[in-house]
Amino acid sequence: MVSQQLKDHIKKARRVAVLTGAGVSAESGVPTFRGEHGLWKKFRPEELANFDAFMRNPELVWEWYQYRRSLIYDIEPNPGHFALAKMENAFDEFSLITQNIDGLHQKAGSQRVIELHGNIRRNKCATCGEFHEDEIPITQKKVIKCHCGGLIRPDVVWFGEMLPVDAIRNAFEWAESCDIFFSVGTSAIVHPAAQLPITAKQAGIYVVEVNPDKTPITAYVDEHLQGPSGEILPEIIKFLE
Ligand code: BJW
Ligand code: ZN
Repeated sequence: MVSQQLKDHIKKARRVAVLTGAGVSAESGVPTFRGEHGLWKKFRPEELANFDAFMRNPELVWEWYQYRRSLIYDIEPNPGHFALAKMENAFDEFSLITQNIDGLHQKAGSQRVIELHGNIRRNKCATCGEFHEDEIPITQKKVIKCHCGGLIRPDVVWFGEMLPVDAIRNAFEWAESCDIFFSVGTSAIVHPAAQLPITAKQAGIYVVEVNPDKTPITAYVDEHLQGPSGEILPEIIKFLE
C-alpha cells in the first residue's frame, strides 16, 4: 500500500508537515462538510458558516453549532489521529496544520497543532471579540449576549473571514520548507488552506494525498494514497517505528 518511493522519502525526511480536513474525523463519527451527511436541516454548510447568516438568523446558526457540539462532545480520536500524534515524535521537526475545529488531534496527543479555522469548543463575542470559554453549556438553546450587548458566537472562521494571521503565516512557512507535505482527508476546495499543498509542490516538496476520493489537487500531487486515513496513516507509521 505504501510505495517504496514514499518509504525512501520518509527515511530521509527531517521536517514534515501535514494538513488535515474533516475526513480525518469521519471515522470518529463526525460528519464531513461536503459528503452525503453534510446537510443539516437541508442547509449546506456554506449557507450557515458565514457572518451574514449569523446576523440574519443567529438562533438558527447557534442551534447548528450546538447540535455539532453535541455530536463531538464525547467522541474519541480514531487510528488516523493517533498515527499523526505518533508522527510528531518520529521526525526532527513536525507540524500538524488542521482545518478541523473538533479538537480531536489534541485529544489524540498531538501537541503542536496549528488550527486554521478556530475551535468549536470556544466562543467569542461578535462585537467586542472577548473570549467566552467553558461557561456556556451545550444545552444552551438560545444565543446569549456578552456584557457589551454583542451576540456570542463560536470561535471558528466563517466564509469571508480572515484566518488567524499567525496560524496561516506559520502554515505557509511549513508548506514552503518541509521535506514531505501530506494532505489528508480534505476536499482541498476551501482557500487559503487548499493552496498549501499546491504551494508545497511549487516549492519542490514531495506531496502526498490521503483520501478515498480524488480532489482538485490529486493530479498535482506526487502520490495519492486512496483510502480512509484511519487505515492508511497507521500503515505509514509502521515505517517509523
Ligand atoms: C476521508 C474519509 C476518511 C471522507 N479518510 N478522507 C480563492 C479562490 C476561491 C475562493 C476563495 C479564495 N480565497 C478565499 C476564497 C473564499 C472562501 C473559499 O475558499 N471558498 C471556496 C468554497 C471556493 N474562503 C474564505 O472565505 C476563507 N477566508 C478568506 O479567504 O479570508 C480572506 C478573504 C476575506 C474576504 C474576502 C476575500 C478573502 C475562510 C474559509 C473558512 C472555512 N470555514 C469552514 C467552517 C468552519 C467552521 C465550522 O466548522 O462550522 O471550515 S467551511 C468548511 O470547509 C470548514 C472546513 O474546515 C473547510 C474545509 O472542508 P474539508 O475539511 O476539506 O471537508 P470536506 O467535507 O470538504 O471534505 C472532506 C474530505 O474527506 C473529502 O475529500 C472526502 O473524500 C474525505 N474523506 N472520509 C480520509 N475516512
Ligand atoms: Zn462583547
